[in-house]
Amino acid sequence: MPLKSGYVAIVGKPNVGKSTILNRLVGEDLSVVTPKPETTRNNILGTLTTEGGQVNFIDTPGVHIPHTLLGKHMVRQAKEALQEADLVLAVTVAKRSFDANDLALFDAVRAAGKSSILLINKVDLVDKRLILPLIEKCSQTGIFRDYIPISAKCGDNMKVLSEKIFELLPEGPKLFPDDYLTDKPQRFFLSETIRKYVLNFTREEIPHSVAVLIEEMKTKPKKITHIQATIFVERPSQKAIVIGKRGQMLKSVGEAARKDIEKQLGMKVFLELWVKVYKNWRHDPRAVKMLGYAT
Ligand SMILES: Nc1nc2c(ncn2[C@@H]2O[C@H](COP(=O)(O)OP(=O)(O)OP(=O)(O)O)[C@@H](O)[C@H]2O)c(=O)[nH]1
Ligand SMILES: [Mg+2]
Repeated sequence: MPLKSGYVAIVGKPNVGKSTILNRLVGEDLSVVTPKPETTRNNILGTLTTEGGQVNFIDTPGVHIPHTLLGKHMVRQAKEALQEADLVLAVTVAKRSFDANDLALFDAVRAAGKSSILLINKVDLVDKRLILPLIEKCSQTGIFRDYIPISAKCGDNMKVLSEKIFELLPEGPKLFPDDYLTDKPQRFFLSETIRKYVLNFTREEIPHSVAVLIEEMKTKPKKITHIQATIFVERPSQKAIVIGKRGQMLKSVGEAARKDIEKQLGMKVFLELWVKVYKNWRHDPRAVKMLGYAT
């Protein structure tokens, strides 16, 4: 059998489960998953190598109407992934009928003109009888090669999806070595881990206004890694929330992030977190660039 290989973009609106799907397909917790919309801000490559070939999945930020430079970067990332892809996984969630968001997604996928599969995610949350009419409605559009109801959270139909992906991928040589996993450096995953816990512990506007920068990382061989990171927020009131009463919020975030990072690095970690206000950083080209959100 000839090898299959290519890029597979995972696109859709915020919060539909794109990052959960990437992590399931690759078998690693690469991309941060939270209940909050607009969690993913950068395209994240996750490479899966098997006997049959190599799939280079690209998790993308949720497509939304951007109001900030950060938002524009996010939407641009998703568009770029759509352009680069050999195969597109368009993600929506199971519900009674498609809405305006779904129709916008269908239009974007149609315009990209790529081989595409529609994934109807979160089927664990609905009555299974809703799904067939949805698929029938969608098949009339003629945009997709296939329609697969899945639950990325529970694992339903994920094997069927993997097989379909290999079936539709073009033939070609592997693009990366067999043990290649992602294009992002370690510091990216460390800052994402810290951001994940800020998102998990805070509410309302805070998650959207937070960015994390790893300022310094020093490892004493086989002993301990010292990481110093800054959590940026946009307003003094947000800083007060992230620090919390008597520093309790920052302490909780720090403890949870440190434990997670210790698992990732396989060694003890000393995590030093600072919270700084960078006024309206999401609208500031210099800040957006410094925080890794400029393309
Ligand atoms: N019940 C259920 N929840 C799911 C499923 N897949 C994902 N979720 C949940 O949906 C929420 C969003 O998941 P993500 O994977 O972060 O979604 P996303 O599309 O990457 O979101 P953005 O990065 O914000 O665009 C999380 O709370 C997930 O646990 C599923 O199959 N079933
Ligand atoms: Mg995501």
